[in-house]
Amino acid sequence: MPQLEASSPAIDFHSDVYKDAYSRINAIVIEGEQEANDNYIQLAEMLTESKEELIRLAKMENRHKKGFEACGKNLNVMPDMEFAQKFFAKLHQNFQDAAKEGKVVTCLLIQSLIIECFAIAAYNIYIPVADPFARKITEGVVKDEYSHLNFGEKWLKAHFEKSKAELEQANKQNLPLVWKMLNEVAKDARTLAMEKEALVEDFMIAYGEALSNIGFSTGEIMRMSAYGLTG
Ligand code: Y39
Ligand code: FE
Ligand code: FE
Ligand code: FE
Repeated sequence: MPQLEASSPAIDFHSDVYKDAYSRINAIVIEGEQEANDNYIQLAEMLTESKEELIRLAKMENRHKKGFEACGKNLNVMPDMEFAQKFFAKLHQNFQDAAKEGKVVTCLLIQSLIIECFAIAAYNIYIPVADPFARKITEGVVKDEYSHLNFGEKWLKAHFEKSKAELEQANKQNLPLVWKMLNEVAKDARTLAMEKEALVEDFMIAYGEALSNIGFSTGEIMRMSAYGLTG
């Protein structure tokens, strides 16, 4: 039966409409966690001084994936993994291209800043409207995502001056993709009671804070975090 919450309207987690949207959003999250696992393993090879820590982060991503797979099963939903792979294809390609060129700064911006902030925004917006099983899982996961973001912030802060130009370039290349991705899932997210405007706002807050922690000025943050944002 749908759970009635004091803070949110009744959501029927078992309706066909909900489950159809969930088959795509759940798949995106599962695919995202899988790719995050792969990305941290690749980063561990590039940043050998942080190898152990990065392998630990990769393992956390793998646990997240299992958790979200359980959320789909709990609702009797089959995740649409083909949709999810297409959803991430461009960002995935950009990470692979950067890794091949040894561009560790670009790889960190894509995974540890952009994707982690996307996850933090999505999970924080999802928690209050999730079914009770998924809520518990997501609450545990989102804490980990802050620690992944923190890894990227710390490294980039320590190497800020020589990373700055590459960060700005990588931001230009990849941030517009995030806005496109958000638009692609806005309708399904709304079916899950997650509003696009709230997702954009939470992403901007997390990403802007990250850029500030790394060492960017307020003006630079304004320009960078809205880059490619339209509609
Ligand atoms: O670091 C991580 O664990 C990130 C892979 C996970 C990204 C999940 C992306 C969520 C987007 C969901 C969009 C819902 C509207
Ligand atoms: Fe029920
Ligand atoms: Fe994760
Ligand atoms: Fe993560």
